Amino acid sequence: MKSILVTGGAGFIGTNFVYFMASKGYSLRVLDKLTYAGGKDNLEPLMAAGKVDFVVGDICDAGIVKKSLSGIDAVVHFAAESHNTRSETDPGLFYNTNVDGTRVMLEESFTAGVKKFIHISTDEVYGSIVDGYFAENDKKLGDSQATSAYSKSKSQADDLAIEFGRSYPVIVLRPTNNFGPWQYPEKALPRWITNILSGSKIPLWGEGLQVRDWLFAPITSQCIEFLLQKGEAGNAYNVAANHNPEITNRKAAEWICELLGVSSDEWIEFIPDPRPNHDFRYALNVDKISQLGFKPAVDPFNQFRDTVEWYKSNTAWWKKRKEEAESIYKQ
Ligand code: NAD
Ligand code: TDX
Repeated sequence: MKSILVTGGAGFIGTNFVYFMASKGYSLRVLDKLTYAGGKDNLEPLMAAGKVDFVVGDICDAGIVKKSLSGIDAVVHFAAESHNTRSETDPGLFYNTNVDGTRVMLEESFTAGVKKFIHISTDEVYGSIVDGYFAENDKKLGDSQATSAYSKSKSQADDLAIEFGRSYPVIVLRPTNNFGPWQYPEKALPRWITNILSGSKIPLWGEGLQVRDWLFAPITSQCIEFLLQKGEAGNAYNVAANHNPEITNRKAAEWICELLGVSSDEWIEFIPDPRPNHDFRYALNVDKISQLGFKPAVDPFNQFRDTVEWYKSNTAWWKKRKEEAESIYKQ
């Protein structure tokens, strides 16, 4: 399992994963369409060192996918349209990339004889849960538990991957909200950090009482490598940090203020919730992956600190993305 094709490797989690796997000596090829969310600049140092082969292309294009699969042992499939807010205005793009693109990736991978395929799904396929935790078998066939075009399209893609997993070596991973370096500043944590760094307040939606289970992206990378080695084909696995106490959006915003040395009373502003059917709480049962031997290092405040430090040290990276990211909230 040495030669890996990473779809969406120029996006947020993909970039973290490519750096992690390059440090372990894997042979890596990235297939990425370079949408607004993809940055070839992320991977420039690895490409210059000859550690990554980069193919610009669309996962919906069977011809380019077929070529990209030449000499590949395993596929890690991140490529997707990933933002709930954008899916409110352009749902068709989400179904096209996330469902049809996943179908093309699965079909071409097994025609090419790939030995393992890790499909990156999401906690959002289960929907929101007030109390308790969703286990892997709680996902029903179809997209009725999901609430946005993003999560519905990811739910349909997850079903396809599970279906292929009855005949081929597919593993489905359902991670909770990731955060860390290289996250596009449309998403909550990088938006809030870069707002403060540019003199704007944190816009907290509603009362900020929603709960997200923040998982540090470098930990997700470790988890995927673990599954490439030890994951059982045909299975879905949850991965989460399971914070105790849980972290409300308000707490996350207060931590960011604290880490940036500003007063949360002055720098957080509560605004009417703009998101239709805003999921209140995501929470996953991780017994299955724990029993297999994967236990994430959970240290959220320090992982938030590392993330804040990364944005402070990489101003040029986020400044060129900030205006486009903010434009989606002005419509
Ligand atoms: P991202 O939006 O940062 O990156 C997506 C990448 O996919 C970009 O590089 C983009 O250019 C590429 N891409 C988009 N459409 C493509 C296409 N048609 N062909 C080829 N490449 C294409 O996303 P992310 O946050 O890194 O998420 C990666 C995966 O993890 C997604 O499948 C997402 O659903 C899942 N996920 C994300 C989170 C999270 O909190 N970010 C949590 C759970 C699961
Ligand atoms: O400015 C904001 N203010 C705010 O209160 C933004 C951008 C968000 N929020 C809230 C909404 C959510 O409760 O913060 C929470 C996190 O929002 P997002 O970053 O948009 O993420 P979310 O919708 O939870 O989805 C994320 O996790 C699951 C990823 O974007 C998905 O790709 C992943 O599947």
